[in-house]
This record gives sequence, C-alpha cells and structure tokens, in this order.
Amino acid sequence: MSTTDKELRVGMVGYAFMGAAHSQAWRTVNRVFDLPARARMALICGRDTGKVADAADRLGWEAYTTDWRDLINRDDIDVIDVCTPGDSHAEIALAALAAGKHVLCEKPLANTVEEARAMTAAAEVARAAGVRSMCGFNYRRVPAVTMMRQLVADGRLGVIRHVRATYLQDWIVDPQFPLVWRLQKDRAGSGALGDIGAHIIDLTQFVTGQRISGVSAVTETFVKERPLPAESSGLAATVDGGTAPTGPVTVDDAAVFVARLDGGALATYEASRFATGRKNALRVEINGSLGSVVFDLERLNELEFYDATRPTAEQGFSRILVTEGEHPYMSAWWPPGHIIGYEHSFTHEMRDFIEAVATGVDPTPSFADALQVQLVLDAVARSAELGSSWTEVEPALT
Ligand code: SOE
Repeated sequence: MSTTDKELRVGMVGYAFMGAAHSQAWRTVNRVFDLPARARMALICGRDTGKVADAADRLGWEAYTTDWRDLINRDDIDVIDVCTPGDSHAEIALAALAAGKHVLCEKPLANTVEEARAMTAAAEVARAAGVRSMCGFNYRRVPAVTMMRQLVADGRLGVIRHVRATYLQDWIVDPQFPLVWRLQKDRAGSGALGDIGAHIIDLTQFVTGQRISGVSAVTETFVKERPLPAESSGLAATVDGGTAPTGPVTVDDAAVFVARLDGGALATYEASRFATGRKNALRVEINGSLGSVVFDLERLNELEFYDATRPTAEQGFSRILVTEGEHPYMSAWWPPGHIIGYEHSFTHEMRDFIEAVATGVDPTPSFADALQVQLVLDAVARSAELGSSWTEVEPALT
C-alpha cells in the first residue's frame, strides 16, 4: 500500500519471540499504512548459523549474519532493531548510535540504570545528527490504550486519584520449568519486575502523563532452584529427563508495590509469573474525579468507561468498542467493528517509528522515557531489599 520509494534498510538482532513479533510487524507495516518510507528487511543476526538461517527464511529477511557488528559496520543498513536479552542492549545500541544508525530497542531499555543513562546520553548526542532512537513498549500502541491516554488528556476523567495496574502470567508456576535466561539476573536484569512490570510502569505513566515519584515494594522468588534447560527459545524450554543439573533463580518471581505519582495520584502495581490461570493478563484501571477507565489486554479491543458527569440515572460503566475508523490506527485495518490482536501493537510501533525517522521527528517512547521506567525498576528493587522502605524515584531529565 506504500506509495514511496524511500527505503529504511533494517538490520535486526535476535530471532526468538520478540524477533518474530518484530519481523511480523516489519513485514506488514507498509502493506497496511501509507508511510513516507518503506521498511526493507535487509539483514537478521543471531549467533547460531543454522537457527538464524532458518529464521531469516521463515520470518522474511533477505540475508543473515552471526555477528551483530556486521550490521553496524555496513553502510547499507539504516536501522538497528535490538531484540536480544537485556544484557546486550546497551553494547549493541551504543555501537549502533555511534555508527549513525537509528535504533529501536526492546524493553526494558537495559539491565541497569547506569546502562540506561549511557544509552540515553548517547541517544541525545546522536539526535543532534538526526539519528533517532525509541524503546519498544508496544502496548502504548494498542488503540484502546492510545485512546485511554486521550481521554485522560482531554480531561474526561478529571483529576486522577487512583491507578491500579496488574500484569499477571503463570508460565513458570511449575518448579520443574527450566532456568531460562529470563530467570537469570545477569541476562535479564530482573524477573517479573523488569519483564512485565516494566510494561505497566510505562503504560500508566504514558496514559496519565504523570511520573512515578516514589515506591514501597515487596518482591519474592518462590522457586529458588530450577533445572538447567537443554533447549530454550522465547518462553518455551525443555530439560534432559530427570537428570538435569539445577541452578539458582537470581531474579524475582513476583513484585508488588505501592506508588505515588507526581500529579497526586496513588497507585498499586502487581507483576507476577505465578498467577495460576493468568496467561498474559495486563489490566489497568484509572479513577478520576469525573470518571474511570479500564483496559484489559485480554479484551484489547475494548475500554470500560464510567462518565460521572452523565445524569445519575444513566450512570454506569459502558463498553466502548475501539474498532471504528475514528479510533487510533484503526482506519488502516478492517471495516468498522472488526477486531485486531496482540501483533498489531508491534505493527503500530513500526508505523510510528518509520514515520518519525522519515520525517525527522523524535519517536516516543524515547530512551529518556525508558530510563524513567528503569529508575522505577531500580527504586522498586532497592525498596524491596530494604524491607519495603519508601524510596523516591528521581526524574530522568532534570
Ligand atoms: C514474557 O514474559 C513476555 O513475552 C514479555 O517479555 C513481553 O514483553 C510481553 O509482551 C509478554 O510477555
């Protein structure tokens, strides 16, 4: 559907779950949205030759390499898309920015605040030379979430009093589930906190326009030792029979915290991979002086909205189907009323990234926005270590 000849040649590092989600989005985006540039899936990178060759073929990339430095060194690559575990985000993104490549980096931005600060500083320097960077908090681009933010910004909720956010999964509830990289602090930075808690931190700050200014937290690692995996990819893994050696789980299985937002709201957050029966259940409720709004990822084409300004006899939560052409992103898809899914949030992410890069505008969430999330993750971890002591979160930009 794209009407442009301008190309953005993409090099992506990683080919597991997020690599596949991003590939699907790069493949689709120009067929659905009319954009000022066309993404070209030029080169994919992964360490294992056989697996990356297979991924290139399966996911639609023109070529593959086993060394991410090849992507950075090539003159015919414009964008580096970082879909690796968190321990390599900083190194790859810093090298890419230094080489003048636009960078899209998966969330959370890094494994530590120090790394996130270095990436933010590098992005700021690169920006002066017209190099763009963005962090992949994809749920911002679910049309109902974008609309939720608009309702708040338009004052439809009045003064925000409460934010209630949960992100619940159960894929490691079995103590025999192997010790994959997401359960290792040196690879992932943290556990449920950084993997899924980061999403609700970003989403609530995005929707309310308020920054989390302080937290009090508890975290827990319920299963402290797990069998080492024989094979793993994405969220799936296998062990060798009953004989597999075990290793320590070095991240949180669950994190729960209360927070203050700098606009005066009180908030609660819960991130867990032990919520049996909850598969990928992200829910956010916001209560304001004039109304409330609820988003539930398992019903992502809807918003629940309570408008307290309506006549008392007509009040009550109503269901808005976010499937009309007037809704964010929706006019490019299907006729009114036809629903979309998880993968569309990534297509919208690429849509906004391509448009920003091609028109010379800074995309959001910026690395500075993602550093703000990282500062919250760090404050939560420190608060939990100190027996839930109240911990202030500094602003990323002062
Ligand atoms: C795994 O917990 C995971 O894939 C996250 O890493 C993603 O960011 C989230 O979208 C779904 O769950």
